Amino acid sequence: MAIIWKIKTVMLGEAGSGKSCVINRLINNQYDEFGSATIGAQFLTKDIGENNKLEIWDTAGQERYRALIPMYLRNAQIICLVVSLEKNMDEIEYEKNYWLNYLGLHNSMSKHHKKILLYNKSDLNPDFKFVHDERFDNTCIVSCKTNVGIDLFMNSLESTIHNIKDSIDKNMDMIIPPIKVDSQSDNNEKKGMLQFTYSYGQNIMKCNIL
Ligand SMILES: Nc1nc2c(ncn2[C@@H]2O[C@H](COP(=O)(O)OP(=O)(O)OP(=O)(O)O)[C@@H](O)[C@H]2O)c(=O)[nH]1
Ligand SMILES: [Mg+2]
Repeated sequence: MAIIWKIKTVMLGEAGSGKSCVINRLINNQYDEFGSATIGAQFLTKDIGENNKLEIWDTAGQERYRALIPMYLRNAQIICLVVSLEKNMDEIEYEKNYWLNYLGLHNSMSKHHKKILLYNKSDLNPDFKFVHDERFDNTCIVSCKTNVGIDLFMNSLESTIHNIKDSIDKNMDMIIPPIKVDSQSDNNEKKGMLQFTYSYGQNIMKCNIL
Protein backbone atom coordinates (compact mmCIF):
# COMPACT_ATOMS: atom_id res chain seq x y z
CA MET A 1 0.00 0.00 0.00
CA ALA A 2 1.62 3.26 -1.11
CA ILE A 3 0.91 6.56 0.56
CA ILE A 4 1.02 9.76 -1.48
CA TRP A 5 1.45 12.94 0.52
CA LYS A 6 -0.15 16.00 -0.99
CA ILE A 7 1.63 19.18 -0.01
CA LYS A 8 -0.29 22.39 -0.57
CA THR A 9 2.08 24.97 -1.96
CA VAL A 10 1.34 28.61 -2.76
CA MET A 11 3.32 30.95 -5.01
CA LEU A 12 3.14 34.55 -3.78
CA GLY A 13 4.64 37.82 -4.92
CA GLU A 14 4.16 41.00 -6.91
CA ALA A 15 2.88 40.97 -10.48
CA GLY A 16 5.69 40.24 -12.91
CA SER A 17 8.09 38.86 -10.28
CA GLY A 18 8.11 35.56 -12.19
CA LYS A 19 5.91 33.17 -10.18
CA SER A 20 4.40 31.50 -13.25
CA CYS A 21 7.79 31.32 -14.97
CA VAL A 22 9.29 29.57 -11.92
CA ILE A 23 6.49 27.00 -11.99
CA ASN A 24 6.84 26.56 -15.75
CA ARG A 25 10.55 25.86 -15.27
CA LEU A 26 9.93 23.51 -12.37
CA ILE A 27 7.25 21.46 -14.11
CA ASN A 28 8.00 21.71 -17.84
CA ASN A 29 11.55 23.04 -17.91
CA GLN A 30 10.31 25.77 -20.25
CA TYR A 31 10.56 29.54 -20.27
CA ASP A 32 8.08 31.88 -21.95
CA GLU A 33 9.39 35.42 -22.14
CA PHE A 34 6.02 36.71 -23.33
CA GLY A 35 3.70 34.76 -21.05
CA SER A 36 0.56 36.52 -19.90
CA ALA A 37 -0.26 37.66 -16.39
CA THR A 38 -2.11 35.13 -14.24
CA ILE A 39 -5.81 35.77 -13.80
CA GLY A 40 -7.07 34.75 -10.36
CA ALA A 41 -4.80 31.76 -9.86
CA GLN A 42 -3.78 28.60 -11.65
CA PHE A 43 -3.51 25.13 -10.15
CA LEU A 44 -0.71 22.69 -11.06
CA THR A 45 0.90 19.63 -9.57
CA LYS A 46 4.46 18.38 -9.39
CA ASP A 47 5.60 14.98 -8.16
CA ILE A 48 8.61 15.08 -5.86
CA GLY A 49 10.19 11.72 -5.24
CA GLU A 50 7.97 8.65 -5.24
CA ASN A 51 5.32 9.62 -2.75
CA ASN A 52 5.04 13.40 -2.59
CA LYS A 53 2.84 15.53 -4.79
CA LEU A 54 3.03 19.29 -4.61
CA GLU A 55 -0.39 20.82 -5.21
CA ILE A 56 0.60 24.26 -6.34
CA TRP A 57 -1.52 27.39 -6.39
CA ASP A 58 0.16 29.99 -8.57
CA THR A 59 -1.56 33.19 -7.45
CA ALA A 60 -1.96 36.41 -9.41
CA GLY A 61 0.15 39.32 -8.21
CA GLN A 62 -2.08 42.05 -9.63
CA GLU A 63 -3.74 44.12 -6.92
CA ARG A 64 -7.24 43.45 -8.20
CA TYR A 65 -6.93 39.71 -7.37
CA ARG A 66 -5.44 40.17 -3.92
CA ALA A 67 -8.68 39.56 -2.08
CA LEU A 68 -8.63 35.98 -3.41
CA ILE A 69 -5.25 35.05 -1.97
CA PRO A 70 -6.34 34.15 1.61
CA MET A 71 -8.49 31.44 0.08
CA TYR A 72 -5.43 29.81 -1.49
CA LEU A 73 -3.34 30.26 1.66
CA ARG A 74 -5.76 28.24 3.78
CA ASN A 75 -3.88 25.22 5.19
CA ALA A 76 -0.89 25.84 2.92
CA GLN A 77 2.22 23.90 3.90
CA ILE A 78 4.79 25.60 1.67
CA ILE A 79 4.73 29.26 0.70
CA CYS A 80 7.16 30.48 -1.96
CA LEU A 81 7.61 34.23 -2.05
CA VAL A 82 9.05 35.34 -5.39
CA VAL A 83 10.81 38.71 -5.64
CA SER A 84 12.48 40.05 -8.75
CA LEU A 85 16.13 41.07 -8.85
CA GLU A 86 15.30 43.75 -11.44
CA LYS A 87 14.13 45.78 -8.41
CA ASN A 88 16.50 47.64 -6.11
CA MET A 89 17.22 46.42 -2.56
CA ASP A 90 14.84 48.91 -0.91
CA GLU A 91 12.01 47.77 -3.13
CA ILE A 92 12.83 44.12 -2.46
CA GLU A 93 12.88 44.68 1.33
CA TYR A 94 9.59 46.53 1.08
CA GLU A 95 8.03 43.60 -0.83
CA LYS A 96 9.35 41.02 1.64
CA ASN A 97 7.96 43.01 4.58
CA TYR A 98 4.68 43.58 2.78
CA TRP A 99 4.11 39.88 2.06
CA LEU A 100 5.27 38.67 5.48
CA ASN A 101 2.91 41.15 7.04
CA TYR A 102 0.20 39.94 4.68
CA LEU A 103 0.79 36.35 5.77
CA GLY A 104 0.60 37.44 9.40
CA LEU A 105 -2.74 39.13 8.77
CA HIS A 106 -4.11 36.12 6.94
CA ASN A 107 -2.68 33.54 9.27
CA SER A 108 -4.47 30.51 7.94
CA MET A 109 -1.50 28.39 6.93
CA SER A 110 -0.81 25.00 8.40
CA LYS A 111 0.91 25.00 11.80
CA HIS A 112 3.91 23.36 10.14
CA HIS A 113 4.10 25.63 7.11
CA LYS A 114 7.47 26.61 5.68
CA LYS A 115 8.44 29.70 3.75
CA ILE A 116 10.88 29.73 0.83
CA LEU A 117 12.21 33.03 -0.51
CA LEU A 118 13.03 33.04 -4.22
CA TYR A 119 15.11 35.82 -5.73
CA ASN A 120 14.24 35.50 -9.41
CA LYS A 121 15.78 37.10 -12.54
CA SER A 122 19.35 36.65 -11.30
CA ASP A 123 20.48 37.06 -14.94
CA LEU A 124 19.65 40.78 -14.49
CA ASN A 125 21.77 41.06 -11.32
CA PRO A 126 24.48 38.37 -11.60
CA ASP A 127 26.56 39.68 -8.67
CA PHE A 128 23.71 39.54 -6.21
CA LYS A 129 24.51 37.81 -2.90
CA PHE A 130 21.95 37.44 -0.17
CA VAL A 131 22.29 37.68 3.58
CA HIS A 132 20.17 34.95 5.16
CA ASP A 133 16.84 36.32 6.34
CA GLU A 134 15.79 34.20 9.29
CA ARG A 135 12.12 34.93 8.66
CA PHE A 136 12.38 32.39 5.81
CA ASP A 137 13.19 28.69 6.14
CA ASN A 138 15.08 28.60 2.83
CA THR A 139 16.33 31.02 0.20
CA CYS A 140 17.21 30.41 -3.45
CA ILE A 141 18.53 32.64 -6.20
CA VAL A 142 17.14 31.59 -9.58
CA SER A 143 16.80 32.71 -13.15
CA CYS A 144 13.92 31.25 -15.11
CA LYS A 145 15.48 32.68 -18.23
CA THR A 146 18.81 30.88 -17.92
CA ASN A 147 17.58 28.01 -15.69
CA VAL A 148 20.23 28.83 -13.10
CA GLY A 149 19.26 27.81 -9.55
CA ILE A 150 16.09 25.90 -10.47
CA ASP A 151 17.77 22.62 -9.43
CA LEU A 152 18.62 24.20 -6.07
CA PHE A 153 15.02 25.30 -5.71
CA MET A 154 13.99 21.69 -6.37
CA ASN A 155 16.42 20.49 -3.66
CA SER A 156 15.03 23.10 -1.33
CA LEU A 157 11.49 21.83 -1.93
CA GLU A 158 12.61 18.26 -1.20
CA SER A 159 14.26 19.20 2.07
CA THR A 160 11.30 21.38 3.03
CA ILE A 161 8.91 18.47 2.51
CA HIS A 162 11.21 16.33 4.63
CA ASN A 163 11.21 18.96 7.41
CA ILE A 164 7.45 19.31 7.33
CA LYS A 165 6.96 15.55 7.70
CA ASP A 166 9.58 15.46 10.42
CA SER A 167 7.92 18.21 12.43
CA ILE A 168 4.58 16.43 12.13
CA ASP A 169 6.13 13.16 13.36
CA LYS A 170 7.73 14.88 16.33
CA ASN A 171 4.42 16.37 17.37
CA MET A 172 2.55 13.12 17.11
CA ASP A 173 2.29 10.60 19.92
CA MET A 174 0.54 8.16 17.66
CA ILE A 175 -0.36 7.76 14.05
CA ILE A 176 -2.71 10.56 12.98
CA PRO A 177 -6.18 9.11 12.78
CA PRO A 178 -8.11 9.84 9.61
CA ILE A 179 -10.85 12.20 10.69
CA LYS A 180 -12.56 12.54 7.39
CA VAL A 181 -12.73 10.31 4.37
CA ASP A 182 -13.25 12.36 1.25
CA SER A 183 -15.97 11.01 -0.95
CA GLN A 184 -14.23 8.84 -3.49
CA SER A 185 -14.68 10.55 -6.81
CA ASP A 186 -15.40 8.46 -9.91
CA ASN A 187 -11.89 9.14 -10.99
CA ASN A 188 -10.38 7.80 -7.80
CA GLU A 189 -12.57 4.71 -7.78
CA LYS A 190 -11.38 3.83 -11.26
CA LYS A 191 -7.80 3.93 -10.05
CA GLY A 192 -8.65 1.94 -6.92
CA MET A 193 -7.47 4.84 -4.82
CA LEU A 194 -8.79 5.98 -1.45
CA GLN A 195 -8.30 9.56 -0.37
CA PHE A 196 -8.12 10.56 3.29
CA THR A 197 -7.68 13.91 4.88
CA TYR A 198 -5.57 13.69 8.02
CA SER A 199 -5.73 16.42 10.59
CA TYR A 200 -3.43 17.11 13.49
CA GLY A 201 -3.91 20.41 15.29
CA GLN A 202 -3.93 23.08 12.64
CA ASN A 203 -2.13 20.82 10.27
CA ILE A 204 -4.04 19.16 7.51
CA MET A 205 -2.48 16.86 4.97
CA LYS A 206 -4.17 14.92 2.27
CA CYS A 207 -3.02 11.45 1.55
CA ASN A 208 -3.92 8.95 -1.13
CA ILE A 209 -3.67 5.24 -0.43
CA LEU A 210 -3.24 3.31 -3.64
N1 LIG B 1 15.25 38.47 -17.38
C1 LIG B 1 14.37 37.65 -16.84
N2 LIG B 1 13.05 37.84 -17.04
C2 LIG B 1 12.19 37.00 -16.45
C3 LIG B 1 12.61 35.90 -15.63
N3 LIG B 1 11.52 35.27 -15.17
C4 LIG B 1 10.46 35.92 -15.68
N4 LIG B 1 10.86 36.95 -16.46
C5 LIG B 1 10.01 37.91 -17.19
O1 LIG B 1 9.01 38.37 -16.30
C6 LIG B 1 7.74 38.23 -16.93
C7 LIG B 1 6.67 38.01 -15.91
O2 LIG B 1 6.80 36.70 -15.42
P1 LIG B 1 5.55 35.91 -14.84
O3 LIG B 1 6.03 34.58 -14.44
O4 LIG B 1 4.41 35.98 -15.76
O5 LIG B 1 5.23 36.82 -13.55
P2 LIG B 1 4.13 36.52 -12.44
O6 LIG B 1 4.79 36.75 -11.14
O7 LIG B 1 3.52 35.19 -12.66
O8 LIG B 1 3.08 37.68 -12.72
P3 LIG B 1 1.50 37.68 -12.37
O9 LIG B 1 0.91 36.44 -12.91
O10 LIG B 1 0.95 38.91 -13.00
O11 LIG B 1 1.43 37.77 -10.86
C8 LIG B 1 7.92 37.10 -17.93
O12 LIG B 1 6.99 37.18 -18.97
C9 LIG B 1 9.34 37.25 -18.40
O13 LIG B 1 9.36 38.15 -19.48
C10 LIG B 1 14.02 35.72 -15.45
O14 LIG B 1 14.51 34.83 -14.75
N5 LIG B 1 14.84 36.62 -16.06
MG1 LIG C 1 1.62 34.56 -13.05
